[in-house]
Amino acid sequence: MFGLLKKFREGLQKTSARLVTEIKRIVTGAPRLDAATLDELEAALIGADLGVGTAMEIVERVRQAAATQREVDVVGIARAEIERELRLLPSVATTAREMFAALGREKPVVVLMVGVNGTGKTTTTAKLAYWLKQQGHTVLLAAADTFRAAAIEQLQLWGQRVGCEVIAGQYGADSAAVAFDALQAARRRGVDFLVVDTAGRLHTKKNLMEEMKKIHRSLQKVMPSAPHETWLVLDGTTGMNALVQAREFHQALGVTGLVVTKLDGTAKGGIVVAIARELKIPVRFLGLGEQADDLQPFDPAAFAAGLFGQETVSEEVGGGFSSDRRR
Ligand SMILES: Nc1nc2c(ncn2[C@@H]2O[C@H](COP(=O)(O)OP(=O)(O)O)[C@@H](O)[C@H]2O)c(=O)[nH]1
Ligand SMILES: [Mg+2]
Repeated sequence: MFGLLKKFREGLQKTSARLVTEIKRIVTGAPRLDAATLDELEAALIGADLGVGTAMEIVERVRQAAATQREVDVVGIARAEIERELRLLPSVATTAREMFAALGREKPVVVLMVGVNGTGKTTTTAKLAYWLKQQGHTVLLAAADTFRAAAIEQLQLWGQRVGCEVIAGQYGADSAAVAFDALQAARRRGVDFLVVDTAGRLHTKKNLMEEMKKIHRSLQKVMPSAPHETWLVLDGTTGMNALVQAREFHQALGVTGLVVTKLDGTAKGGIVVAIARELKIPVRFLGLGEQADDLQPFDPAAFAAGLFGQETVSEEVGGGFSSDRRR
C-alpha cells in the first residue's frame, strides 16, 4: 500500500500543491468559516475540477463541523468525503487476478483501448502490459492503429521497453484484420491478456466509431466473448471535455472501464471524481507519469490522500490543519 500511496502523492502533486495552498489561505484568513469563506472554499474545490456536486457536499460538511467544533479540519473533511463518494461508485481497484477470475478460464482476456487522438492510448497499452507482467501474467499487444505509421513504431518501441511482443500490420492495413490476427496468435500461444491499441483519429468521428465496431466484430469472430473490456482513455488535463468524449464513446461502444491519464501534468486532478460521479463507469487505472510504472490501478483511498498531498490512509481525529503533520 505504501508504494501505491507514494505514487499517487507524487503523481497528483500539482493538484495537491494548489488545493492545499488555497485551502490553507482561505481557512487561515477566516477562523470563523463564515458564508463568504465557505463560498471561497467551494470555488477552490471547483477550481480543482472536483465538480459542483462534490464541492457543495464538502462545503456542507465543513459548515456542519464548524457549528460544533472550534477548529475544523477542512482537508480531513474534504478528503474523507471524496473517498466516501468514490467508494460508493463502481470504481473498485482492479487487480489482474480479479479481472481474470471474473472472466472465467478462457484465454486470453482481451482489452480494447479506445479514445481520441493524444489521450494516451498507446502509452497506456504498453504500461498496462508492463503492469500485467509484473503481476505474473503473459501479455501480447496488438498495434491496431494503422492510420499513422508512427503509431505502429511507437508501440513496437514500447513493446521492446516493457519486454512484450507486438503484433502489427503494415501502415494503412485493415485494423480489424490486425486485431483478428493478434487474437488468433494470442490464443495459439495461450497468453493471459491481449491488449489492443487503436486509432484515435480518422477522417470523421463517425468513421472512428465504425472502425471500433468493426474491430469488435472481428475479435468476436475469433472469440465470441471478446473484447472482454473496452477501456476509454481520457486525458485528465482536458477537464470537462473528457466528459463529453466519454459520453460519445460510451453510447457507441459500451465502455466497461476508464483510464484517466496525465494527472501528473495538471492542477485539476479532481476531474477523476467528477468523471466517476457523472459516468458511473469504473475507473480502472490512472496515468500518473510517463514511465512504464506510472500507470496505477485506481484506489479511492490512495487517490483521496494524494489529492491533498498525503501519504497515509489512517483516519486522524483532530482539528485545525493538523493533518499537515502527516506529510
Ligand atoms: N505526463 C504524462 N504524459 C502522458 C501520460 N500518458 C500519456 N502521456 C503522453 O501523452 C502523449 C500522447 O500519448 P499516446 O499514448 O501517444 O496517445 P494516443 O494518441 O492516445 O495513443 C505522449 O507524449 C505520452 O508520453 C501520463 O500519464 N502522464
Ligand atoms: Mg496512439
